[in-house]
Amino acid sequence: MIQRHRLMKRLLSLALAGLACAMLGSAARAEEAAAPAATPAVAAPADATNQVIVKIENFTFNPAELTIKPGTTVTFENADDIPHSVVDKDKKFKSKPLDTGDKFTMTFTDTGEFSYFCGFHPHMVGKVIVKN
Ligand SMILES: [Cu+2]
Repeated sequence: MIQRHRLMKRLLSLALAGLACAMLGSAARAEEAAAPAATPAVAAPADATNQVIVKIENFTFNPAELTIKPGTTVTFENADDIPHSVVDKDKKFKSKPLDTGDKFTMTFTDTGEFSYFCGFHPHMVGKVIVKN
């Protein structure tokens, strides 16, 4: 009876030691996983200066008129629950149909005025003015 009790105690302490190891191990893994995520978060604001978002919502481009410097990247994002698209009047660029949440990215390198509309709803219009 005594020996059996001792065996139980030993098994229990082994189990506890194993549990402690597992907990330490997962804590270390969590720290490892968190570390790489910190790097892009720091780098993001540097790029943000020449990035502009045009939101497509309620059948309008917002902002409808946008003035930017050459080299600026404009991201058109559809926030409506029906498809829209972005088509340049002079056929310089054209997006595929954008479903809800889809994005179309265009970098404007040349100066000038770029009038665009939605391929599905041509009354939806916008303009990007690129100048130094
Ligand atoms: Cu549309």
